[in-house]
Amino acid sequence: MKKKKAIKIVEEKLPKKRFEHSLRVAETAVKMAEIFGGDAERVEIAGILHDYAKYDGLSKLYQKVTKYELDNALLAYNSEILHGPVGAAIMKHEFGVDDEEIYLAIYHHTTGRNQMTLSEKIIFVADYIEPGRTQPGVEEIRTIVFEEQKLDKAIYEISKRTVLYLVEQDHVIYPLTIDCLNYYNLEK
Ligand code: DGI
Ligand code: FE
Ligand code: FE
Ligand code: FE
Repeated sequence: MKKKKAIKIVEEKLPKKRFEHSLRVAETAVKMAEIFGGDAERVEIAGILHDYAKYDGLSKLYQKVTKYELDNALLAYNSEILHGPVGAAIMKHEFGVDDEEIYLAIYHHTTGRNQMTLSEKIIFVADYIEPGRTQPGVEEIRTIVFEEQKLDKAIYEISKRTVLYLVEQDHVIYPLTIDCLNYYNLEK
């Protein structure tokens, strides 16, 4: 898919704020690709598309999990966990985005996972640090990315903060979220 088409479908689908977040994730991802040697064109498209399914209702998300034969375990989770995998599948099956890197980057953008590809890493991190994000500690992560230029360290720090937050809120933690935390723990 070309950039122009990606922007068009996301602009038509998402509320303005979420559309603008998507564009900022794409811009941040391009900057990161320049630093870390990633594929700028691919991560730009993945960034624009990553939250496409964010506001789909749960029953629609469940239908797509079944229709596109995604992991049935997803059916026990909410839209926070589902919008990545379902968004990836929609791009592949409904828009003909035939690119494994983009698929994986959209699929895992919320949870991360162990052994991410470079594009997955970039989208996972860019989603957390795009300039519109204001969560406590985000500036520390930006420093790790743009000054220290340590991508895996940034992933671990994001994972750790996310898991601490989820536990604090009594939210269920998806297994890949824990895999990500453990895999990118630099002490191991
Ligand atoms: O879609 P965005 O808001 O841009 O960001 P996101 O897709 O990275 O995360 C969406 C939400 O999902 C965020 O509030 C954190 C939450 N989340 C991440 N990992 C898990 C999770 N929620 C649950 N319940 N379990 C997880 O493992
Ligand atoms: Fe998301
Ligand atoms: Fe994220
Ligand atoms: Fe996002």
